[in-house]
Amino acid sequence: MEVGFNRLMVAGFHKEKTSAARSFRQDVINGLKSVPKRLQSKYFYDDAGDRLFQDIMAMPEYYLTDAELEIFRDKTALLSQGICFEDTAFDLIELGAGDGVKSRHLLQHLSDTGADFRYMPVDISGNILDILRENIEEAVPGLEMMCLQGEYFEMLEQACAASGRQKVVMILGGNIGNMEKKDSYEFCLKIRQILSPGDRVIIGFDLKKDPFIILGAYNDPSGITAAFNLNLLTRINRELDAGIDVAGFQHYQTYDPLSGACRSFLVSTRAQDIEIDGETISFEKGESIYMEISQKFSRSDIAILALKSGFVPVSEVMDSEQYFVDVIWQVA
Ligand code: AVJ
Repeated sequence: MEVGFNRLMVAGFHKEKTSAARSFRQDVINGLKSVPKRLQSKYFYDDAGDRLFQDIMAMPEYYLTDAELEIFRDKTALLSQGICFEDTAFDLIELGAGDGVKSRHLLQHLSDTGADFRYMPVDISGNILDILRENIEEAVPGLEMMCLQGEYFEMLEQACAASGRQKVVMILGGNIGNMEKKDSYEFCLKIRQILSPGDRVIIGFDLKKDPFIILGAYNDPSGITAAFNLNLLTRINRELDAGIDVAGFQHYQTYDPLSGACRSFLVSTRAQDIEIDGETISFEKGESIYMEISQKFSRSDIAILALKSGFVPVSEVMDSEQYFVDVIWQVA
């Protein structure tokens, strides 16, 4: 079952390229026709979106990346202890791997301590996977890896089919926060069902904290987060031949400490109609498009999530500010 390792990228596999374009069109039109209007944040990551997200991670206000990098850089041994199965070979599958800057430290440590493992990064962006492959090949020469481009579950199933070993599924960066709470429960449940008893997960959660710190991370005065959101309208214009006046929308961010939901919106600054592929969508002045959730969790929210989705907590590692936690759970 070694097929595909260290070969070219397994790109969304043999699906025709147009099928991704068709789902994009359908999702955009359905989202903008629903009440309230919404778009899916997984579509943020075209080439310009990848670059803007890199800019976000470099902003002083965006503490998430620094906090989790500290965990991966300074507490690598703790993470590694949590996932090593006494000398058993395993596969490390990372969902939403991005540029691999954080994971690199763990991969290096595992490799240095002689763990028998392979790395299977999954990302929606083929562009970022090229960057990741370069970063990882340089940092951990000789590591067996298989890059999978596509959606989490489709690629997780492919990864599991190609694995036949014990598995560790890693979801970092607070990517799980991009789901509504009920969806993150279903997500964990589904992962647990795909995995086998004894397999593990490492999940990064952004913790509830001072609401001003959270809001500030998504409401930067430099306007990078606004540009990141607005870029999806530009993408729709380009890929769906739409004529949206991007300047007619404004970014608006909220954080609700009660629910832990941090949400972004694009608000229409005037009444306007937009044309997308033969469909007309009307906006009232002040009407919004709901763009993204970045859910924040308390430690007890996380414990309940593990319990409800059939995992047993193994360990947890936090940064020094206690802004962020990476938990390790095992399939019960
Ligand atoms: C990539 C989902 C972790 O929600 O914090 C950053 C995306 N959006 N700023 C997050 C994002 C706006 C980010 N995640």
